Amino acid sequence: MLNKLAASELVLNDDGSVYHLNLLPEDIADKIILVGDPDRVAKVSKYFDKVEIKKNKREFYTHTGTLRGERITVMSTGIGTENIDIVMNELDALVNIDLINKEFKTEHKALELFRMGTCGSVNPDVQVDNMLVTQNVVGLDGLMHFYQDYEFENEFSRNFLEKFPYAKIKPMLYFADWSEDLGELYKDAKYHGNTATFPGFYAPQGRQLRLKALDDQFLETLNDLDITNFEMETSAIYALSKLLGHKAVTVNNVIANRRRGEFSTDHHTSEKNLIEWVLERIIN
Ligand code: R1P
Ligand code: URA
Repeated sequence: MLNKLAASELVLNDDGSVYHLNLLPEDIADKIILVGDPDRVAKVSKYFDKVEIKKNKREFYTHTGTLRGERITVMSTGIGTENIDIVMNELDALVNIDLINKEFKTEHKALELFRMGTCGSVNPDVQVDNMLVTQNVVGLDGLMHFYQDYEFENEFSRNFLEKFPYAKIKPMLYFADWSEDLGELYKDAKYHGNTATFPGFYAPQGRQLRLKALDDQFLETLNDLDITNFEMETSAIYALSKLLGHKAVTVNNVIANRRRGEFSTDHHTSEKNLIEWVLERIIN
C-alpha cells in the first residue's frame, strides 16, 4: 500500500476535519466515552468542569472538555456496527495519520475507548436497571470479514462455534474481547458477561412483531452458549480496537430482560446512575 492516502480514501472536509465525525486532531482527548444516543452526550458532558469543543455532523455529536482537570471526550456513534466502522477508522485517523500530508505517523497513539450504552439481557437472572460489563463479544454483523489480518479464533470462539447450530449465520461471526486493563476499572460492576452484537434490533435479536424471527428458541440457544446480553456496537468496537491498537471496554445498562419480557420502568434514572458510575471510575 502507498503511504500517501488519496483524497477519495481519507476523505476530509474543507476545514481539514475528518469527513463524518467533522473533527480535527485537537478536538479529541485520548480518553473517549462512546454512547449510541446523541442525546446522551450532553447528559455526560454536563458533569465536565468545562466543555471546550462541541461539534456534530449527522448522528455524530462530540463534546470535549475537562473533568477533575483531565481532558475527556464524549461522542455519539448512533446505532450499529456500520457506524462504528466509521467512528473507529476516523478516530484512529485523527491520532495516527498526519491529515495534512495524508501519511501514516511513525509513532502510534493508543486511545482509551469506553462504550456506555444500553442492552437487553438473555439470561433470565440478569435484572434490568443494572450494569453489565462485556468481557467477550461475538459479532453477528459480519463487519470484520471485510478486513485482512483479523484473528478470528480465541478461547471463547472455539467453544461457541462448536455448539452454534445456525449454519447459515456461522460464516459471518467474529469474536473479540475487552481490554483487560480498562476492564479492571469496572471490576465492581454488578454483572460481567459475554455479549452478542447484532445488525438489527428486531429479528436479529429474536424480536417478532409482524415478522417471524429465525427460531423461537434463539434467545435460549444463545444463553445456553454463555451469551448474557444483546446490543448493536461492541463487537466492532472491540475487534477494530484490537486491529488498530486501541483499548476498549463496554458497560451497558440492562434495560430489557428478554426472557422475562420486562423493560425498565425508569431507564432515565438508571442511565444517570450509569453515567455517574463510569465517570467516577475512568477519571483519576
Ligand atoms: C438500540 O435501541 C440501541 O441501543 C443500544 C444498542 O446497542 C443500539 O445502539 O445502545 P445505545 O443505547 O448506546 O444506543
Ligand atoms: N439495545 C438493544 O440492542 N437491545 C435491547 O434489547 C435493548 C437495548
